[in-house]
Amino acid sequence: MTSTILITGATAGIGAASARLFVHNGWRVIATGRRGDRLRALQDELGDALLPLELDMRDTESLLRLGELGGEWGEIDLLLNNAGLAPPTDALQDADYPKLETSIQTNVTGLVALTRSLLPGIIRRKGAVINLSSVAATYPYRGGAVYAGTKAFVRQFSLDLRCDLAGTGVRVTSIEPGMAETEFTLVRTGGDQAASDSLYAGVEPMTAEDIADTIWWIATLPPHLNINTIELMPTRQSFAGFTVSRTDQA
Ligand code: NDP
Ligand code: 8X3
Repeated sequence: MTSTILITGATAGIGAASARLFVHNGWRVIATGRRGDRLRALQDELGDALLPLELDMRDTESLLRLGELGGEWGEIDLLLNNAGLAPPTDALQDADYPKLETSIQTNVTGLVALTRSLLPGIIRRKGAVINLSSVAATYPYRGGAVYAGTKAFVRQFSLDLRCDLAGTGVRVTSIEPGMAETEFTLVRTGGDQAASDSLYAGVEPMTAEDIADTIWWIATLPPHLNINTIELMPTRQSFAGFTVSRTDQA
C-alpha cells in the first residue's frame, strides 16, 4: 500500500529534497509552502505522486481544517514539520519585532496547529511525526534568542508528544541539524547572497539532501524503533566557548 507524507516548506531546501526522495521511493507527497509557482514546478518534475498545496504556516484556521482533507490524500502516514525560518541575528534589544513574531508563528504556532489537526488521522494509521529542530535548541549564540527558543520548543514538544502518544504506536522524532546550505541564510539576511556564501565558504556544510537522507532513514526504520532526537553537524562546525565581559557597556 502506498504511504503518504505531508511536508511543510517543500518549496526549497530540506523540504524540497525530501519531496524528491520520498516520491522517488514510491511515496505520495503532499507538498506545502507559500510559493505556489515552486510547488507547481515540483509537481511538473515529480508527477501526480505529488499534490501541491499552497499553505501559509501563519494561517492557523487553514491548518486546523487540514485534518478534514478527505479522499486518498487525507490518509497521511507521516507529517514532516519542516517549514521554518530565522530572524536576522540582531541582539534582541535591537531586533525588528515583526520578524521575531513571524518566526514564532511559523516555527511554533503553525507547527502545533498542524500537528494537532493531523494527529487523530496519524494515530489511526500508526504513523509518525518528524520535526525539524536545530542545534540552536541546545547551543546558545548571540542574536539567536528567538530562533533558538522556537527550536528548543520544537525539541521539547517532540519529547512530550511521545508521552501523549504512548501506546498508540505513533513515532515522534526531533531532528537537530547544524549548518546545512539551503536558502536558510538567504532568508535570514533578507536576501544577502554574499552573506550566505561567505557563511558557508570553506565549511563543507551539510546539504539539504544529507538531511533528507536522515529523514528517509528515520521514516523507514522498523516500527518498534523510535529515534527521539538526532543531532547532526558538518565536521567543520563545532562549539564556541562562553562569553565573558570585563566591563559593562554604557
Ligand atoms: P529554506 O529557507 O531553504 O526552506 C524553508 C522552507 O520553509 C521553504 O519551503 C519555505 O516556503 C517554508 N516556509 C517559511 N515560512 C513559511 C510560512 N510562513 N508558511 C509556509 N512555509 C513557510 O530552509 P531549510 O530547508 O534550511 O529549512 C527547513 C527547516 O530546517 C527549518 O525549520 C529550519 O529552521 C531548519 N533547520 C535548517 C538548518 C540549516 O542550516 N539550513 C539547520 C537546522 C534546522 P515558502 O517560503 O515558499 O513559504
Ligand atoms: C540553524 C543552524 O548552525 O546554522 O538552525 O545556526 S546553524
